[in-house]
Amino acid sequence: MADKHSQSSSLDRILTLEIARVTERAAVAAARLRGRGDEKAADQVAVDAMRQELNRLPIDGTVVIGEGERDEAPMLYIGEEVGTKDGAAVDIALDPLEGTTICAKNLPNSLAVIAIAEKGSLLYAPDVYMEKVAIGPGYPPNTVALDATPTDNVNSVARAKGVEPHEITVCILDRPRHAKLIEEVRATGAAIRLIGDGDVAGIIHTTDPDETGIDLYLGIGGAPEGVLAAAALRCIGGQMEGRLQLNTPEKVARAAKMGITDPNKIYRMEEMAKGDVLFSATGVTDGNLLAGVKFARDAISTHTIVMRSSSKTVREIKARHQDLTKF
Ligand code: VTB
Ligand code: MG
Ligand code: MG
Repeated sequence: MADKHSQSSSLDRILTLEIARVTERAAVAAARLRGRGDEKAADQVAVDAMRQELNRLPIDGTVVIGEGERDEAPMLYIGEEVGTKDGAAVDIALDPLEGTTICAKNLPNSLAVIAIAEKGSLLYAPDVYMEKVAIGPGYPPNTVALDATPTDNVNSVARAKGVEPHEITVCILDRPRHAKLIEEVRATGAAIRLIGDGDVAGIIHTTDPDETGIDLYLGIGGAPEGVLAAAALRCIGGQMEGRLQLNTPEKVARAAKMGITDPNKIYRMEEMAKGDVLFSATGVTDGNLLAGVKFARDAISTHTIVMRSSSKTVREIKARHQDLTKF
C-alpha cells in the first residue's frame, strides 16, 4: 500500500492526476471568453471554475499565492481554505488565468495554472514584482545567476549549450522597464522573444528550447508568477533565481508581515518551492507547448501538462471531455 512516494511525502499520489481536472476546468471556462476583449470577465469565470473543482479535491488546502488579499479578492484569496478537508494539509499557489490580456486578445500562451505543495514549502511572496532568471534542464549548476550581468548569463548559456551567443534566444516581457536589459541582451547578439504577458509560460518554455525556441528567461515580472514558475521548474528540472522588488518602505513592511526579513535576498528555485510539489497547467489559448481549448459539437478538448517534483514525472494529458453538462 505505502509506496515510496506516499512514504516520502504527505501528498497523495492520486492528486497528481486529480490536479489536472482543476486547471482543465478553469481553462475551459476562460476559453469561452477568448478574444472578447474582456480580461475581467475571463478571469472571473476561470476563478469560479477553479475554485469549484479545487473544493472537490481531498485536501486540507490553504491558498498561499492567489488572487490577492481577502478584501480585494472575493475568491481564491490568500488564506482561503479549499478542498474537502479530508486529506493532506497542503499549500496552494494558483493563477486561474495567467495572461488575462493574452486571453482577451486571443494571443498565444495564456494558461490556467496551479501548484500544490506540502505545507510550508512555497515562498509566501507578496504581490510585488520579482526579478527572474531561468533556464531549463541539462546545464551545469550555476550556469545563470541574478548577480551576474545579462551579458554574462547569455554567454554562459551559449557556452554550456555549445553554441554562439547569437544562436541563443532570450524571452523578456515587453515593458518599458526592460529597455536597458533589452539593449544589453541585443548587444550580445542574442535574439529576444518579446512577450506581452505570461512569464510563467515564458519560463516553462526554457525547458524545451527545441520546441519553443527559447533558451533563457530574463527580467522583472510578478512575484506570484515567479513562485509558480519555480514550482514548475522543480518538477521538470532547470535553474531559476528570483529577487523581490521591495523598493518602497510599504513593500518592505508588507513582505516583513509575510516573514521576509531580508528584502534583497536572492531566492533559488529550491527556496521558492521546496519539498514535494505537484504542478498542472492547461492551455487556454494555443501556445508553444500547450494547445488551447478546442470546442466541437460533441466534445471539448484540453491540453495539460501535469508533473511532480519527487518523481520528476512529466505527463501531457490531451483530454476529450464528452459530458458537456459538466462545463
Ligand atoms: C507578468 C506577466 C503576467 O503580470 O508576471 C506581469 O507574466 C507583471 O506585471 O502575465 P506587469 O504587467 O505590471 O508588468 C502579468 O502580466 C499578469 O499576471
Ligand atoms: Mg490571476
Ligand atoms: Mg497572472
